[in-house]
Amino acid sequence: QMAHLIRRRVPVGDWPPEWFHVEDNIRRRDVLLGSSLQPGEALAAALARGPSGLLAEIERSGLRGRGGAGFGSDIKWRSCRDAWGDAHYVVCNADEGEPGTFKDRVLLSSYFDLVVDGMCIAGMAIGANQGLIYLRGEYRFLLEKLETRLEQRREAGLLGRNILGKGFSFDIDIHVGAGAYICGEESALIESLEGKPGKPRIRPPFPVTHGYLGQPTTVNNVETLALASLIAVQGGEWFRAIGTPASTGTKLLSVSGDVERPGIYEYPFGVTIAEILADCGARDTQAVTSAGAAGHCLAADEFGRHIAFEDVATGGSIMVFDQRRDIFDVAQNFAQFFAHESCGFCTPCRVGTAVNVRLLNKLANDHGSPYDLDEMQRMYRLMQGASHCGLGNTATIALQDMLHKFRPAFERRLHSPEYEPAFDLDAALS
Ligand code: L3W
Ligand code: SF4
Repeated sequence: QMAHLIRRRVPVGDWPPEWFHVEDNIRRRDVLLGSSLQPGEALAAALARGPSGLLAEIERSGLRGRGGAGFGSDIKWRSCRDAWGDAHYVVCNADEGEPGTFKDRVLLSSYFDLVVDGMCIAGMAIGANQGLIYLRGEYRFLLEKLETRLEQRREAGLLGRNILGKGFSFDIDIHVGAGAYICGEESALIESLEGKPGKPRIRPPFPVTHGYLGQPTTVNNVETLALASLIAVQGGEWFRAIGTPASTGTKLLSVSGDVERPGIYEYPFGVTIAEILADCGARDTQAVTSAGAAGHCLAADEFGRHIAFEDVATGGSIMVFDQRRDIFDVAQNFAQFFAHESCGFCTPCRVGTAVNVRLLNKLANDHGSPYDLDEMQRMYRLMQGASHCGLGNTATIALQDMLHKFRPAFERRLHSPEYEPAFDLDAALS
């Protein structure tokens, strides 16, 4: 199956080429990156199927959310459609902030009509007339082009009132974020859309019943919406035939780090890490992080594992570290990132991320002891159990993996390797 992968450069029209340097190495299977659908084609197909017919195709396809969690799109859309409210909303989560992730930027810049069609389709399915794109603050440079494209679609009858003369009205506004990673978490994103600080809400209730302005809202990743467009045209069976039974279709991966050919790659789910490494020209690879800074860190003996929700789940970020890298430096960098991005709302994450940075700095400054390594372990357990949202729950997963799988990188910084805990904090916590 992998033999069908073709290296291809996606046409970028009149966009400044310096924005697209990563696209030199796009690989595709003829699914999303190979799509030749015309603007509005998917929307017309969806309107012809009608809301029930479309939802049946989405269910048949097995489409799962591409933002990382893999929740069933048909369940999300059906729950939203069935929820009571004065108005329903479709939100496109374009707050692509995970370190090493840039695949949604390419979809927005080169496949925007697929994304907009996907939003309109979702609107039709759930009974919404308004869509909102939450655009990552760092992607503000795309705003003018995206607004222009939306306006062109309105003039062409592909957005706004009575789309394609079929009696369905749907319009889209773009909201630009202000650079906070936490706003990728859907409830913080909705708070931000409402003009408030991006603090995550308690879930449940989920946005499908209590979302934007307290109304039923479906929040979907950019890639999920683009894929919904393809399914509207080609049907659920076609999509389900790609990938694995539990993870259907393809996944876009942003591949970066110590590789000859960084870029956006599209693979059927089920591809192994080793295949990806071979394609992107990685050599002497020591470690791979599978979901930016928030996912697992895999060592060489795990490169036979598969990208799939049932094995290595990813929102789309694959960072590669070769033997020249000091994994301790990577751990320190990730810890600093999370301490900076923690929104500060809850104590386990606000304090835990800061403690991890201090412990790693201590080790880096040659003042560390084995107690500090144990302390990071405890922070992991505490933050996983007690954090208010996904950021705190995932902030130490990679650090834990590194501590276990690359122990020497930490131990060689220990100031006093002989260490006897005077007080068994593990027992006290359990
Ligand atoms: C209706 C239920 N809906 C769950 C929905 C929920 C959400 C989706 C996944 O993110 C990873 C983590 C973060 N009825 C539902 C339901 N839903 N139960 O399904 O929900 P969940 O709770 O499994 O995951 P999560 O906490 O939303 C988990 C990362 O995602 N993350 C995502 C960022 C994404 C972007 C992006 O797409 N641009 O930035 C942020 O936290 O790190 O690994 O929609 O409502 N019973
Ligand atoms: Fe904020 Fe972190 Fe708590 Fe999430 S876990 S609410 S990001 S402090």
